[in-house]
Amino acid sequence: MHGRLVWWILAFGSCWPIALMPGFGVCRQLLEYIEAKGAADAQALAKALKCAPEVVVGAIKSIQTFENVINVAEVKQQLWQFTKDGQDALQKGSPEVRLMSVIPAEGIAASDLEASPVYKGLGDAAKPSIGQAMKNKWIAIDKSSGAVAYVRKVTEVPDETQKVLAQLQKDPSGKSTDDKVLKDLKKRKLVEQKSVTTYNVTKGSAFTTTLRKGEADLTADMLADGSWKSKDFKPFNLAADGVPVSRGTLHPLLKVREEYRQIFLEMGFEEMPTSRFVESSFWNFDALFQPQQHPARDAHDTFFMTAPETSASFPADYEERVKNTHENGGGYESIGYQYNWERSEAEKNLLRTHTTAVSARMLYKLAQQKPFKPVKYFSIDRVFRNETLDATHLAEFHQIEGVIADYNLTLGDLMGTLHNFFTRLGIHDLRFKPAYNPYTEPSMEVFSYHAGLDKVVEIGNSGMFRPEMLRPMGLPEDVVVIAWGLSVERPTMIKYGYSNIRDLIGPKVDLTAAQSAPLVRL
Ligand code: FB9
Repeated sequence: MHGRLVWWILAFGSCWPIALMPGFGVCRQLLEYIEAKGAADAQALAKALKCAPEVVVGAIKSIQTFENVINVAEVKQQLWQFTKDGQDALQKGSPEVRLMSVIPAEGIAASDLEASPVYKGLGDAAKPSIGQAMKNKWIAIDKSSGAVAYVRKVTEVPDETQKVLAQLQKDPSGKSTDDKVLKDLKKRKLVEQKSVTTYNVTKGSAFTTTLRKGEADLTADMLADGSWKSKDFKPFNLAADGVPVSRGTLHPLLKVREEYRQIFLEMGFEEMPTSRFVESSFWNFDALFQPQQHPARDAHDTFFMTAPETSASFPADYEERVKNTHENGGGYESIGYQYNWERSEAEKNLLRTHTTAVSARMLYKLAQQKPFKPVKYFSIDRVFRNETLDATHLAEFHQIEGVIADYNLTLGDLMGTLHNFFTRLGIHDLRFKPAYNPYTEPSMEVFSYHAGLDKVVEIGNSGMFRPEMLRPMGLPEDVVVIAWGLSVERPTMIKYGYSNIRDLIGPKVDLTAAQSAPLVRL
């Protein structure tokens, strides 16, 4: 063995690695066969090279790593293959002929026949073989003795079936076998048709019988010792994709958030500062004219802080007006909620339940700037609600909010703005449904038909902030503020086809999917 390897190395010099390539011998033989024949398919090659078809396919695959040495056309062929019984018939003779070997000239009782090892050896082909022998008029049934017996009608039984099977083995395409015969063999479960992928191999533009693996890299050593001059280099595949650069990527949620952000900025909105998850009940609820006994203000819906548990500072004059408005409408053509407003309630800190708390702060600040200047604000950030968790709800989500403050805005302006906003998201035929929010009147839920889901989806909520919210801030009476809100999670789940929010957020997020997820176009 050792001597031969040395011979190999000497024989193949620079391309010795090829010699070690699996089935190299087969590669060379295959190429010489093609050289001689010009073309061949894998079946013919396997027969010619006396090796298994898969070895030929392996060789074809490795030769294909050499550019343009061979052309390979994949051909799907319906080929006839032998079943187990078919194999047996080919090797040992057809079931009916083997059956005849145990039927003597004087005939045989059915029971004896069925007890014979040959009959048993025929397995499932046993019973049909009697039928076949009968059909071939080799035997006949004789019940004269009461018991079923088989009488032999012929001496010689030529094995046509085995001949046909041998023919089929030579040409598994079945082209040289009569269709009716093929159907009969199939019915007798001796053969079955299989779709086989075969390969037609022809000479390539760089056909050669001596494979020389081109150099993949031009190395410094080659340059230094000039050996590059005598080397073959594999052609550079300039179209090859580079190695994917592992890079950071935006989480789908942040991609959608960016999409919404761009739309607001294009519409001339200014982003509100939202980096304050911990808010006081005053700004989160009271400033929004949400009564202190409102169900959303209890721990079932809201995460109250234990530290810092309370906030002390609210603009005193404003607080007074908020108190009065809650208690009796504050003189703003409202009767308020007719209850005793507690400062202690307003002091309670919580995780904000909506970014509308930020809108309240911004509108209050705006109201302090005289004269009033119309504004368009937006916010996109996390809000927290102690809600029952389900496939589409976590205890936090990203709220998107748009706010427009201007003189004498109408509900029509709100609807128009919603059309303008959602159209930029590719969402058209909006439907509005009256709704209720403690801080807006009128309020509307917004719906739209979603082709992908083939259903009408609630895509947001909206309304006109109540005077009981705006007037205590000091905004002029004829200033109206329209606003709307939606989440980032819902459109992201719909866009990326997430049915469970936990696949989108949390420890189970499949980052690869996130990485490969394209920048959205909602
Ligand atoms: O996002 C929501 N739905 C939605 C949005 C876009 C979308 O895009 C698809 C590509 C087409 C699909 C769906 N919703 C709001 C509607 C529902 O999902 C709702 O069941 C869940 N809502 C959240 C609150 O759940 C308790 C979404 C969240 C929401 C609801 C209301 C507001 C904000 C977020 C608001 C408000 C508001 C109202 C008036 C004034 C100021 C703010």
